[in-house]
Amino acid sequence: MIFAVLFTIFFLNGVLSQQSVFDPYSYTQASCTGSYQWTMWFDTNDPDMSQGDVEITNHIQQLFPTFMCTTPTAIEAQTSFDANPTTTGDIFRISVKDGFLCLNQRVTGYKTKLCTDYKVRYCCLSTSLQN
Ligand SMILES: [Ca+2]
Repeated sequence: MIFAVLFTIFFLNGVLSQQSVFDPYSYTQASCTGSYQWTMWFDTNDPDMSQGDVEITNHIQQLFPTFMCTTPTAIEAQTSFDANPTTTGDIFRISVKDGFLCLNQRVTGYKTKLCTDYKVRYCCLSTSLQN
C-alpha cells in the first residue's frame, strides 16, 4: 500500500506533471538556474507534408543571434500548445547540438498524419544572452 502510494507520487512528479522533454534527458526546467537562464521559445518551422517539423539549433542561432547563445547546455521541447511531445505519438529526436526533429515518414500512417508543431528553448549562460 505504502509502496503503491510512493510509486504514484513518483509517477505523477516524474511523468504526468512533466510538460516537456529535455536533452540532457535528466534535465528539468528547474535545472537551468544560477548564472544560467532559459531563452525565449523558438518555433521557426511549421509541420508540412514534405518534411515534418524541425527546430534546428544552428538555424535558430543564425536567425536569433541576440536571443540565443552559441553553446547552450540544454534544450527543452514542447508542442506549440504546451503539451509533452511524448503524448503526441510522433517519433522524434532531440539533442542540444542538433535541435528537435520530427520527420513525417517516421509517423505511422504518415500520409494522413503530419508531425505536431513543436517549439524549443535552450538553457544558456545569462551573460551570453542580450535579452
Ligand atoms: Ca515548430
